[in-house]
Amino acid sequence: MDLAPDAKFVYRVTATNQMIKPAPIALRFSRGESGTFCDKVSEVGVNVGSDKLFPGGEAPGTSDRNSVLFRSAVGGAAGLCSFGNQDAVVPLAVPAWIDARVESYLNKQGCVGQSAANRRQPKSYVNEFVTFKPYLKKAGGAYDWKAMANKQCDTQVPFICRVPVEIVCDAVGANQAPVVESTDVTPTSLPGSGGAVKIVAVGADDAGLVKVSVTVSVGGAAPYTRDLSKSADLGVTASGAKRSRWEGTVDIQANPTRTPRTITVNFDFADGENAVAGVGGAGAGKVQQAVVKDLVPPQLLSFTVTPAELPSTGGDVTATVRASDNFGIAPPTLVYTQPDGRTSGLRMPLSGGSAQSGEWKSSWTIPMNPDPTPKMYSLKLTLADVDSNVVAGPTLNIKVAGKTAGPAMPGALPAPTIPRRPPR
Ligand SMILES: [Ca+2]
Ligand SMILES: [Ca+2]
Repeated sequence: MDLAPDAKFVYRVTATNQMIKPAPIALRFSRGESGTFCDKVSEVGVNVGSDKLFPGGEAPGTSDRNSVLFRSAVGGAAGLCSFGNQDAVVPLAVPAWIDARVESYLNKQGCVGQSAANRRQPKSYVNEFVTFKPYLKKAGGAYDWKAMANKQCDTQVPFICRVPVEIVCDAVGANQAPVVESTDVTPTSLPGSGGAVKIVAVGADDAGLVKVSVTVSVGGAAPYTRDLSKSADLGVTASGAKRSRWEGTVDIQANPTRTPRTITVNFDFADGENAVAGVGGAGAGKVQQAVVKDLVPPQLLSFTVTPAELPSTGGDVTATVRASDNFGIAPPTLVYTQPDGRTSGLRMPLSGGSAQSGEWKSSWTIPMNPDPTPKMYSLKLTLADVDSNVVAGPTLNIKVAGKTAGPAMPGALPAPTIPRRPPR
């Protein structure tokens, strides 16, 4: 009875992780071996056990689940001596329990469970043995274990043979860079108040993508990076690369500026083997964000004019406004009404602080009052912010005293005395 000199079961796992089961190996029962039961051999069999040390400890036959019947009623009912002058070659297939173990092992630790980087070279290893005992069975029920002359068969415990189970992992070849299929950012426009932006990316890689991340730039702020989550495996491409879809959401805050801004989303597809495919520049995701409508009117802190009263000679006056606003104030306007009813507008320049919190000042000269009655000038203030929220300010008056008759000027010479005419 022969076994090939270095018989082994070889499971092969292809680069795309297809498992190819080993072919049966040949057990050859030679003609001479039927001599023991010449004319009476009814079966040639093997008992395959999951107990590696003592397979087939029980009698072979249909009642033993580990007994594998290779050939029944060899040669027919008569003239069975020497197998009818033929060697009996029977196939020894890998038993189902080994199949299940190898598959489970492969998925957890073997080729399939290995990182792609570990599979850039072919690899083989032995992880199980199939043990068995061959036998012949005599017509009428008696059987005889048969020893095999093979280095894989035990000489200390006769009849037990061990055939190694080898796993060969094909090399998956040089690393290929990830391939970007699509990137999508929605919506492409946001209100000034901000909102959620959904990001979807689809790509492929020979060993599968391990990470897809985005770098988000909002206005002039420092960019930040977020990892997307894999949402689906999408099978393989024609060239065998594994496709996958990745998704995530970023929350865009309210636009704090007074100008619309663009949010830019760049993508990085990584394969875990230091190859990264990036999407940026013209291909980057873009979201336009509008400005926030300003609903808060400016706040007037003070409005003064000094001096508020002038002598009849007139003089310089200064109007001062202090105010604040959440976004900024347009230069305050004054409506200046002169005593004769003529009006003119005046836009006050910023003299200190900022448009958000500042001081605006204007100065001008009021002419002398040639009349004996006082003259009144008025200033009406209007404040508006950059979004045209308007606040009407108070009206302030400037009084110019009337010109007094006679020697009103201090230090002036006394008026000349007019001599009385003597009464008639
Ligand atoms: Ca790759
Ligand atoms: Ca405002």
